[in-house]
Amino acid sequence: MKKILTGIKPTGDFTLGNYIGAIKQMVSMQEEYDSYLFVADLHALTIPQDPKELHERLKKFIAMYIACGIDPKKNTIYLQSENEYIPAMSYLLECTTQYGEASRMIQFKEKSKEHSNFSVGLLTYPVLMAADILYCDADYVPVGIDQKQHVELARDIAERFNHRYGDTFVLPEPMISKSGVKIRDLKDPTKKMSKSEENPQGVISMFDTKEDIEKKIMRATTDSDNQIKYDMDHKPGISNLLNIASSITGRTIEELEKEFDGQGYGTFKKYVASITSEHIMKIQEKYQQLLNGKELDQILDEGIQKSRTLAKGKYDLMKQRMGVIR
Ligand code: ATP
Ligand code: LTN
Repeated sequence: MKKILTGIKPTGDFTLGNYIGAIKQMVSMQEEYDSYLFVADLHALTIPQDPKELHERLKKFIAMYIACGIDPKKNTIYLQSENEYIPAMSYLLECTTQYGEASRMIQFKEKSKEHSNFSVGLLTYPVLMAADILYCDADYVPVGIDQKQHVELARDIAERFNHRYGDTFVLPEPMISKSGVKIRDLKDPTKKMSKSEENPQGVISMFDTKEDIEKKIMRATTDSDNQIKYDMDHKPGISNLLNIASSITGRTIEELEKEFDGQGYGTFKKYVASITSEHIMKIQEKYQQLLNGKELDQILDEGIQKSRTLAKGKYDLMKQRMGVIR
C-alpha cells in the first residue's frame, strides 16, 4: 500500500477551506492509502504565537480532523511536537541542504518580508517539513499548490542524501488535487480563504456558530447581475458559493446552476447558508463528543507511538550512514 502524509499548521482557526481543500481529500483517499495526518505545531512556531492559544488549538484540530471523517483506524494521527526524532532528523538534513536552496523558497521570501526580525526557523522551515515527510517514507504528499515547492525541495534533499550516503529515503511526490477546489474569501473572492486572515467576515471557521455561518454567507460579496452562473474570472463571488455548495452536497455545478436558474442571489445564498451551516453543525456535534471523551488521548498515544518507532529507525539509519555513531 502506498503511503500519503500531510500536516496542517495550527496558526488560526480551522477553516471551511482547510476542510474542503485538505481534510475531505484525505478522507476520500483513506481506504486506498496508508495515511498519516498530523498537526504541524512546530511549524506554527516559526512565526510568534500566543502559547495558550496555540496549546488550546492542538487537540481542537485533532478532534476536528476526526469529526470531519478522518478514521483513526485508517490513519496515523499525531502531534508533530511529540515526535522528538523529527527535529533531530531535521538537523541532519540541514547539513545536506544548501543555504541557497532554503533561501530561494517563495514562502521564506514572502514571510521574511512581512516580519521584521524573522527567526532562523523560518529559513529552516522546509527542512523540518522534509523530515516530516521522509521519516516514514511517504510516497505522496497531498498539499495546496503553495506547498509544492517545499515538497520538491524535500525530494531534492532526499535525492542528495541517497547519493551521498547510500539509499536511505523514498523520494516523495507532491499530490496536487485536480478536482480539489480553492475556496475563496467571502469578502474578497479574489483571494484564498485563509486561517490567518485578519477580517473574520470573509472566513468560515469550522468552530463558528450556525448564526455566524449563515450571516457570513448571506453577506458574501457578489456581483450585481443576479445570474447564478459559474465564471471564476468575472463572477468570483457567486462561483465561490457554487464551489462551496457543490463540495458540501456532492452535486455538480451544472445541476446547481440549473436548479437556481432565474431565482436570484438571495434565494441561492439562503440555500448555501442553510446546507453549509447544517453540515458544519453535524460535524461540530461529533467534535464536541470527541473533545469531551477519552478517545482522543488514546488515538494520539497510538499515533505517536507508531510515528516515533518509524522515525527512530530512520534517524538511527541516517546517523549510521553519516558516521555519527559510537
Ligand atoms: P495560513 O493562513 O497559515 O497560510 P491556510 O488556512 O491558508 O493557512 P494551510 O495551513 O497553509 O492553510 O493549509 C493546510 C491545507 O489546507 C493545505 O493542504 C491547503 O491546500 C488547504 N487549504 C487551505 N486553505 C484552503 C482553501 N481556501 N481552499 C482549499 N484548500 C485550502
Ligand atoms: N507547510 C505546510 C504544513 C506542513 C506539511 C508538512 C504539509 C508541515 N509539514 C509535511 C505536508 C507535509 C503548510 O503550511 N500547509
